[in-house]
Amino acid sequence: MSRHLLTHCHLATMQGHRDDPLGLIPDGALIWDEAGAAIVWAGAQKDLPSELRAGCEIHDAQGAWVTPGLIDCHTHLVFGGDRSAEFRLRLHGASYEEIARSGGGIASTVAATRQASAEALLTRSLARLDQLLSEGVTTVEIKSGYGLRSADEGKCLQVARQLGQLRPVDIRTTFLGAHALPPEYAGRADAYIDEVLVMLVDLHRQGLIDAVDVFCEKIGFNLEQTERVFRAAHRLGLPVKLHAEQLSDMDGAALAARYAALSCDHLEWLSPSGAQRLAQAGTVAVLLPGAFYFLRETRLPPIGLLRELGIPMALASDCNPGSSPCTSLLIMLSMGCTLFRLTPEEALLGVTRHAARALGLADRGVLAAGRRADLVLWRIDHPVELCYHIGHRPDLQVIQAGLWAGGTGRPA
Ligand code: DI6
Ligand code: FE
Repeated sequence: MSRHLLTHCHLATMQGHRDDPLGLIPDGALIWDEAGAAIVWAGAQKDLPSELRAGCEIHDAQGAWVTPGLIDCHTHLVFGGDRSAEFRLRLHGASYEEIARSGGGIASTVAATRQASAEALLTRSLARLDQLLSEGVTTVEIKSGYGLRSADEGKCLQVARQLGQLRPVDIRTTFLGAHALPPEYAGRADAYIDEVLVMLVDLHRQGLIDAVDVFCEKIGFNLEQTERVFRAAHRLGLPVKLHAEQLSDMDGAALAARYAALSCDHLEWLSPSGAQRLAQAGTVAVLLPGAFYFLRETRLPPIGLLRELGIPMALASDCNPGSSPCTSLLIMLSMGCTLFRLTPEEALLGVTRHAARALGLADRGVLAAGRRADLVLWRIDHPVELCYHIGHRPDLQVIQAGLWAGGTGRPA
């Protein structure tokens, strides 16, 4: 049967208003169409039109809370090696920037990634992806940026695409060729950007790129170099994103806003004027508390200002070997609240509705008729519990693109 009806559930539609940001519907019901992979109806069970019920396969959710499938909108999931040795150095006092400048950091992951076969990368990345999926994630963005030359950037993006074929998840790929300067281009950043532009056109032609990102930072690329990449992306009709103001204020947010960026990510050093520009451009602020925690940063992103300006805030894992070796979006909910003082409602919108927007995906992130049937049934008493626990995953069932995609505990 193609139509499914969930009864005896509570809905967090993520389409609320000021007094009810999550758009909660207790005693709800939801119909989705398997063949169309779309939600047909969502609302209070008492309002369910009887003609819609006819012909549905019925699933009693036994009081579960239903949310949209979670979206991790910023990861660097595909990489070789690990950086535990660097972690030790940092605990002995070396800073992330010092390590990067002395040839470690991202460059060491680049060496390991170049060396790894596609098969080895796939195996390691699949293990990380499975951790994310076990927590109800149904869409994951994956950036390149550890290959830094055409064959290896392509290898990583292809692995990312393969992950999406092997598991019930929608993978969105972002080209981050301008992540760091590869050793063969030492002292020649502008020449490397020339190379990035060639890779961009080539990998786009291979259908491997959904969006384009740059690490705009003193240890990354400057504004001019960033703009060259953005211009090329726009020529190809690709949306842009930016690693902006993570370690210093480079005024990257203003540049990103000029290019109608989908998102600016990190933002610990975002200035008031940069925030204004993001608000005007409708750019999403992606907050990455895992990196803030792991690098033991002390400067918080200007959450109060983002809130005041009505800038949508997303939350993501930033899963990467150097600054956020974490594969749990639920822990990001906890860190978003405890470290960044987000409200639980803001945090939950940050991994659903606003994360979808950070990827330019208008078809998901909320429970509403016509949206993708990416759903999670949680065995919890209230959605706030998802932010409250630390390292506890409640029992859950996942429906991805209209199909049951596994879970733990009692199936509905
Ligand atoms: N900012 C980050 O936090 C990651 N990349 C970036 O541009 C860190 C990447 C790494 O250290 O491997
Ligand atoms: Fe990142």
